[in-house]
Amino acid sequence: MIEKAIGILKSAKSLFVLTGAGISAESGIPTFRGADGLWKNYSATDLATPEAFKKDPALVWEWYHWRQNIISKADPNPAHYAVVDLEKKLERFLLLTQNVDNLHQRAGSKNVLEIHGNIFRTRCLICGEIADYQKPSEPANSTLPKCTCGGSLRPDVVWFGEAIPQDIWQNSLDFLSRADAALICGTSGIVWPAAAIPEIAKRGNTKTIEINLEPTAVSSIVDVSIQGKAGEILPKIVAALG
Ligand code: BV8
Ligand code: ZN
Repeated sequence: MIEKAIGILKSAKSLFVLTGAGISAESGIPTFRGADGLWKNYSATDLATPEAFKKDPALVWEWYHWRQNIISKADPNPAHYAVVDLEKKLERFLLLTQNVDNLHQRAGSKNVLEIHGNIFRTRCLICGEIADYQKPSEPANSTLPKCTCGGSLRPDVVWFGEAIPQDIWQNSLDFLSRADAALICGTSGIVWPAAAIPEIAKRGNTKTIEINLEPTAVSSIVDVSIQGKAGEILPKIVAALG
């Protein structure tokens, strides 16, 4: 299987990469739906929704502070670095990540489209200002982060029921419609509209490669489905591309 993937990538001039929580798993970041999944003790509807934030902003911020903490202690893993190498090797390259953990950027990826936002940015509910998250001096869970305008700040991520950034989606579809290959790495293919990417790629004449620990909803439609750890498989593929 890996040889087939290498063959596709060797002849590709343009590559679309979609990543999910699985590419950060080997950095120690819990995935959403795995055994140690983030949703295990909280369900997505409890926390990653505008209603949850309206109802109990302190609880939602507590969850995000907890995740920021885990992520800031984590480092990019070989899978993130392999994606950086792919960006350097391919003439035309686009990385669309569902992850909000900033690890692709920390690994050195230049052009990262974040379909679900970024956990280290905040957005003001009043003036809409987007800013890098400033850890409050006093203990985080006592006060809620406030904007300079006095408005409440929320994490600059896309919650369930919220529209994804239209420009990012449009750019992704435009690139995908002309891509020779698409690499789908570390996503369960459950969350929409990102989950539609493999199907859209298939309908075009884009060759699709999946790397995942286990079979997923998209394994039956991709051209090559490789089972294994992204941190092991991706560096092997990149090394074979020379
Ligand atoms: C929208 C940001 C409309 C926040 C996230 C019923 C049917 C279909 C759709 C829906 C439905 N009901 C509701 C919907 C829509 C909903 C949706 O898709 N729900 C799902 C649950 C069914 N989608 C939305 O609401 C989206 N918005 O539709 O808006 C709209 C339109 C116009 C105007 C107004 C509204 C918004 C969705 C965005 C939600 N935000 N995150 C935060 O992070 O706090 S989603 C969240 O899940 C993360 O971003 C995460 O990235 C994403 C997807 O999960 P994965 O990345 O795939 O992670 P997961 O744990 O699931 O899988 C990990 C995989 O890695 C596994 O397969 C595992 O095997 C693999 N793996 C593990 N280790 C490794 C590995 N692979 C390789 N190597 C390893 N080492
Ligand atoms: Zn403001």
